[in-house]
This record gives sequence, structure tokens and C-alpha cells, in this order.
Amino acid sequence: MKEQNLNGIWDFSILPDYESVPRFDSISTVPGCFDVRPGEFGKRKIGCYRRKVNVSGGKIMLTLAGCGLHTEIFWDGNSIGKSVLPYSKEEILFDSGCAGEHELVIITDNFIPKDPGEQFKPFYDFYGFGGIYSDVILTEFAPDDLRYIEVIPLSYETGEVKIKVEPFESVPETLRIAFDGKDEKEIPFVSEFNCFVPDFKLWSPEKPDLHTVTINGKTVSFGIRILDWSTQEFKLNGKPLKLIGCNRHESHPEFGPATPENLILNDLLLIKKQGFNFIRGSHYPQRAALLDMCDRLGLLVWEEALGWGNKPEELGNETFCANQELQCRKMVRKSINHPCVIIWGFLNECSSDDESAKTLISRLRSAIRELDQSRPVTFATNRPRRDICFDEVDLLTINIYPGWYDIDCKVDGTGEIIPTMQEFAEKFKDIQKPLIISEIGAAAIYGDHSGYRWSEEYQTKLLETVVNGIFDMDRYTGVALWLFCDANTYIETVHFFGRPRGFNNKGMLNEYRKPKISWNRLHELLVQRGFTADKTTD
Ligand code: ADA
Repeated sequence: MKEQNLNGIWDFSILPDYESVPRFDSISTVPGCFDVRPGEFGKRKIGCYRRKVNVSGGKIMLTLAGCGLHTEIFWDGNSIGKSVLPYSKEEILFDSGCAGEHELVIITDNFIPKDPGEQFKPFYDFYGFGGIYSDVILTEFAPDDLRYIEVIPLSYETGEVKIKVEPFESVPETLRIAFDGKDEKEIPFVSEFNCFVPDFKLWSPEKPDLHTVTINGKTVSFGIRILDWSTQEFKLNGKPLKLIGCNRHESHPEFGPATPENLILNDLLLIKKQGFNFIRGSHYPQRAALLDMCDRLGLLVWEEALGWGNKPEELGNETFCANQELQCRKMVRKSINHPCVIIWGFLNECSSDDESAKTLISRLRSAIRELDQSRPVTFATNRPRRDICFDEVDLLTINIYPGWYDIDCKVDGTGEIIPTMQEFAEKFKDIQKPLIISEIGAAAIYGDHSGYRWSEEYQTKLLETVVNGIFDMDRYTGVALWLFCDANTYIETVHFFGRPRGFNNKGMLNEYRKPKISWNRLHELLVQRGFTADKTTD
């Protein structure tokens, strides 16, 4: 098997519409977003990327690890595939023809049509960027090479795992298996088997030890850790976990979601140093690089399919539903080996007080369950008082904004936080499912020190109260504060209270990762509470 990473500098054109013809008279990086180029922000256009590729011919696979809103791929001028699932990993198996040089063109737009079947909506509270968000990889293979290896840990006491393999085309006669590069064993081909990892070590946030398995020359890494969400506690390897962390958008004003890997790493190091152990990857499938890094750093991740505030007209639309299901299936297949991923999610803040949501939530949960029984499945609700879908999922995950969106509180609403948290602790006291606040927060304009709402001081007071509440109320298994850093959204927004500067300003850091007061104050609070177990970073 031969892999070519096609990232780099490609020929490029930006077009206003599909009638125009690309001249490829400019250049772009891949990955890269075209609407962060000078003068392009805020415009809805089409990006055309072109490069030459040398292959040995025959069937090959093109992997797009994540693209913009609608994408089509052409090989020597012929369409070989399309994607309408932004942020999802797409794999296209196609006949590349004869050996030699070929032309690869990727055309992707950032149009946001109002069609109910579309996955990205004009009302989402994060910016719909256009471009190639992540790696482009070409794989040449022998027909019996393995295309996919899945490792599911079964026991943290014995190190037993379940392994599944999938060849590209034809079934090989044997499997040559080596854990951690040692003691290769050969067995007749089976697509699924259980075995024990020799000299196994456990993966945990405190000690994130990983293993590798190499089968017929293909290597994947995995961690041995077992999750248990069958009570009100969330356990990892038998030990109850308190999840304390933040939501994070893959976003930067200069890169959009095509963030460089060292920026992702710096964000994760900041999160780790802060003392957080948990990230909710809001609101779409996460980059492989982020998950690789979280595996290594011991950060726990909630990964979810793209969705935001979807309403009955979408939840009842079969194109929308089928693409939601496809997104979930692709997400699980992409990330299943990552020990850091501890929760699968979808449909953030959909109309979960409506029957249409119940049908789709149950369909998505079943699709995920069919592929993976080792992690809990959930959706974040913003209507916990009237939600009718809690029975369909494994966790109670609620987005609440006491002290911010409640219209009654004029100047200081922080007094509403503890009573609201108590209300939900009481409401869910008899349900044997972990209770997590999946969003809570307040906006603060970086540099506003007025002490009123929108100031850094108000945000600090609100978040401190929340974190103290989480430590003091046993019913809460965790919290993902909203939000790691300010992130691009729309200035012409319909969202409550507007979005000054065109940003969601609820970050504890600004969009350039400069800390607001809350960031440092929360770190002190976590230290006081004895929660910072950061031993893996300096
Ligand atoms: C919601 C939503 C977030 C963000 C947040 C806010 O809960 O899930 O994406 O929009 O509200 O800032 O209001």
C-alpha cells in the first residue's frame, strides 16, 4: 500500500457561480479556506483547486478528511465523487486509468441554500466557511491489502480486544498480526476475532498509554479503556470520572476550520494546562489530528455530527435524516479506535420536544449502536424542561444559560445559576443516567472591564459559580463550559442578544487565544478544588 499526502500548494480559482469557468491563475494551500483570503470574508463563492498527481494506475482511493459545504471531485475532467456532508471524512474508490500523470480537481462551495435537506443551515451559530478543511490523501493498494482495522477494548482487567478488518477488494489468505511491532503471529483470514493484547497497559486521562496493532502491514493505534454509563456516574476503567472542560469550535479568524495542526496542539495544551479533562467538539466531526493529540494527551472528547437547532421541517425531511445517519456512520468509522472519544453526539439543540426529533434521534442512536456499543450516545438539549427524547439516549446532556439568556435578569443574573442547577439535579434525581451540562456560559467582550453583562468580570463570576456548583452537586457528572475561545459566526444574526463583532463572544479566550479574566481565575479555582492532574505537559 502506498499513500501520497497531497497537501501543499495547488493551482486555484475562485468563482462567483457554477456558470463561470476556472482559469486556475492563482494558488491556494491545501488544506485552506478560500473565504479567509484577503477580501473574500463574508462572500459566498466557489473554490476550485487543481494539481497534478502521479499514480501507478488501476483502482485507487482518494480520501478527503473534511471539506466545505458542497464538494465535487474530478479526475482527468471526469467527476469521481461528490460530498454534501461538511466536515465529514469521504473516501472515494475509483479507477485511475493508466500509470503516469493525472489531473485532480476539487470544486467546493460555501453556498447555504434554504432547502430542508441541506446539512448546513443559514441560521447555525457558527460561520459556514468554504474550502478544503483537512488532508487530501491518495492510497494505492494491492486488492488484498487491508482498508480498515477496528479495535474495540473489551476488558480493562484482561486486555482483551475485539478486532475487525476489511480488505479493499479480495480477501487475503492470512492475517499477520503484531502488537506494538513485536512477535508477529499468522492466522487464517477472519474478518472479526477477539484476542488479548500482550503486556497491556491501560489508557486513562492521567496516564494515556497507547498500543498499536499491525495487521498485514497496516498499523492503527488504540487504547485500552472501558466506559460505564449504566448508573448516574460515568466510569472509566471502573473509576468514576468528573468531566470538567469546555466546548471548542475548530475555528480561527485567519484559517476558518482549516486550522494548522500546531494551532490545534496549542489549543489542546492550553486546555490541558488549564486543568480541564474534557472537550465537547461542537458541533461537527473532529479532525483526525485533534483526536490523535487528545489520545496522546489524555483529553476526553465528545464528538458529534453536524447539526444545530434543527426544526421539525428538517427532522421530518428524509434527505436531511438520511444524510444525518450517513454523517454519524462515517464519524464512528473514522474515530472508533480513538480512546479519547468517550461520547457520540448529534443534533445539537434540535426540536427535541417534537415527535419528529424522537424518530430521528432514535434512528441515529440505532445506527451508531449498530457500529459501536462501547460508548454512550446523546444529543445536547436546550429544552430540558419539556424534552421528550431523553429515553432515546444514554446520557442527560443539557444546554442551559441561567444568568445570561433569561430575560428577567437585567444587570446581574448570576443568582439564578445555583437554583437552576439544583432544579435539574432534582428533576433528574431518579434517572439512572449521568447528568452533564453540555453548555453554559456568558459572553464577554475582550477588554470590557465594566463589570456589567458582556464584561470579563461578569463572565468570570458566572463561570466560577457554575464550576463551584458542579463540584458541590454530586448529581452532576460534568460540564462543558461554553466556550473555549471566541469563534466566527454571523453579525447579521437572528440569535438572541446578537453577535457583536460577528463572533460568538462567550470564549474564555478571545479568537486569538488571549485569555480573558475568567480563564486564569478558573484555573485557580480548579487548583483550589484539587482538580488539576496535568502531569503530561509542562
Ligand atoms: C447554543 C448553541 C451554541 C451557541 C450558544 C450561544 O446553546 O448550542 O452553538 O449558539 O447557544 O452562544 O448562544
